[in-house]
Amino acid sequence: MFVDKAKILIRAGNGGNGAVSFHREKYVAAGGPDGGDGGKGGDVIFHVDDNLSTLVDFHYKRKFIAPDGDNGDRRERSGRGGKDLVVSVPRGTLVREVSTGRLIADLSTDEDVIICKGGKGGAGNQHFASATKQIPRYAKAGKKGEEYEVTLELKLLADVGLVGFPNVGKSTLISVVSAAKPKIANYHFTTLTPVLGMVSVGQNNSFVMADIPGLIEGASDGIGLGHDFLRHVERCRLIVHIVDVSGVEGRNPIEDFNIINHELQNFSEDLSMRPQMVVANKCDMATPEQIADFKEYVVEKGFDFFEISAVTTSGTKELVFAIADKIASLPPIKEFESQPLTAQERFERESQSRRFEITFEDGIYFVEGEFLESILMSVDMDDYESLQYFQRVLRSTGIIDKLEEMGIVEGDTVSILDFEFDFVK
Ligand SMILES: Nc1nc2c(ncn2[C@@H]2O[C@H](COP(=O)(O)OP(=O)(O)OP(=O)(O)O)[C@@H](O)[C@H]2O)c(=O)[nH]1
Ligand SMILES: [Mg+2]
Repeated sequence: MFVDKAKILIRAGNGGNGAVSFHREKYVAAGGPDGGDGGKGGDVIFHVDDNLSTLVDFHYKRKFIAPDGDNGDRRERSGRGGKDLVVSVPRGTLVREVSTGRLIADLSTDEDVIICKGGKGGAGNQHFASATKQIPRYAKAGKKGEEYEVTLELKLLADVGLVGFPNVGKSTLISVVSAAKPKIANYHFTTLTPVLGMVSVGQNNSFVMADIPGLIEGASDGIGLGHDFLRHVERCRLIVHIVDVSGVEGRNPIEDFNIINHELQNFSEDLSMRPQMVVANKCDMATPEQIADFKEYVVEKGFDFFEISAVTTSGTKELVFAIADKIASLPPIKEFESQPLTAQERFERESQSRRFEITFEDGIYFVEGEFLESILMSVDMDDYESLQYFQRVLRSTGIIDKLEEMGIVEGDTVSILDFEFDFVK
C-alpha cells in the first residue's frame, strides 16, 4: 500500500530527578550531600531509510515515545539516560507540527535529525552545598521531554517529473528508459501511485524520473485521482509534459497541453513556473501534419519540443540526452527549509508549560499547575533551606504575585496539590 501522509505523536523522555542523600559511612559522622543527578530523557531522532518507500507503517503505529532518564541515586550516582528512539522514514519525508503547520524538518539528506529533545536530568543535592548551606535537603526535578503531534508528508525526490493526461504513455516511457516496470495498459488511471526510475545517461551520468498518475481537467477540484500526486513532482528540477499527439482518443493535443498546464497552475504557482519540456508521444500513430501543428504551437510558446514513440522507442534516446543536458544547468532538487521556533515563541511555550491556576474556596487558596508536581517532589518541607528554595520557585513563577493580587494576607492557608502551608511574607 502506498501511503504518503500520516499523523503521529512523538514524545521525548523526561529527565530523571536529582537525588537527596547524605554520605554515610561507619564511624563518619554527618557526611556531606551526595545525591546524584537524574539522567537525560531519550531524544526522538528521525533517520532516512532508503529501503522504505511509503509512510504505511505510520498508519499502524502512531505513537513514538522515548524512555525517561532514571532518577539520581545515593553516592553521587547519576541516573542512566533514556535511550534515544530512532524513527526510520522514507527519503523526502516532511515533518510538520500539527498545531502551527510549521516545518520541523525535511528528511531528504542522510543527516539524522533530532525532532524531540529529551528533558535534562535534575541536579542532585551534591551540587547545592555551600559554605552557608551545608545540608541541602532538596534536589532539582528532571525537565519534561519535548512532545509534538506531527504530520508526515512524503514528497519524493526526483530530478524529472512526468505529467500528462491518462493513457498518453508516461509509464511506457519510463519503462523503456529506466529499469522501472510500472503497469502499462490501454485504459485511464493504470498508474495509481508514483513510480521512480533511475535513468542512465552514458557511463557516469544518471537522473531520477518520477511517473505519477494521470491528470485530467478539474484534477485540482479532485476530479479523477485529483492533483494530490503532484506533490511528488514538487521537488523536481524539470517537468516533462507528455502529450498524445495522435489524438487516438479523440482529443486535441493543444487543448490537452493547455488543460494540464492550467491544472499545474491551480496546484501551485511555483510548480507551474518550473522549466518544462514538451514531448509529443505516439508519433508512430500520428500524421506529419498533426505533429507539425502541435510543434508549431508549443515552440511558439517558448518550450523545448521533442517527438517520440515510447512503444517503438524512436526518439527516446535523444530525449534522455536532452533531459540530462537540461538538468545539468538547473538548480538541485528542492529541499524545504525548516522553520525553527523563534526565541519569542520558545519563551511563550515555556511560560505556557509553567501555567498555574489559583482558586479561592472556604478560606483556602488552591494552586494548581502541572509543573508544580515535579517541584513538590524535589522539596523536603521539613527542611528550612528546602522550603526557602520552594519559596523562590513560587516567587519566580509569579504565584506569589498572583496570590497577593487576590488579596492574600499573612496566615492564610495555601494548598498546592496535597501540601498545605500558612502564607508568610
Ligand atoms: N501506438 C503507441 N501506443 C503507445 C505509445 N506509448 C504508449 N502507448 C500505449 O498507450 C497505452 C497507455 O500507455 P501507458 O504508458 O500505460 O500510459 P500512462 O500515461 O502511463 O497512463 P496512466 O497510467 O493511465 O496515466 C498503452 O496501451 C500503451 O501501449 C506510443 O508511442 N505509440
Ligand atoms: Mg501510467
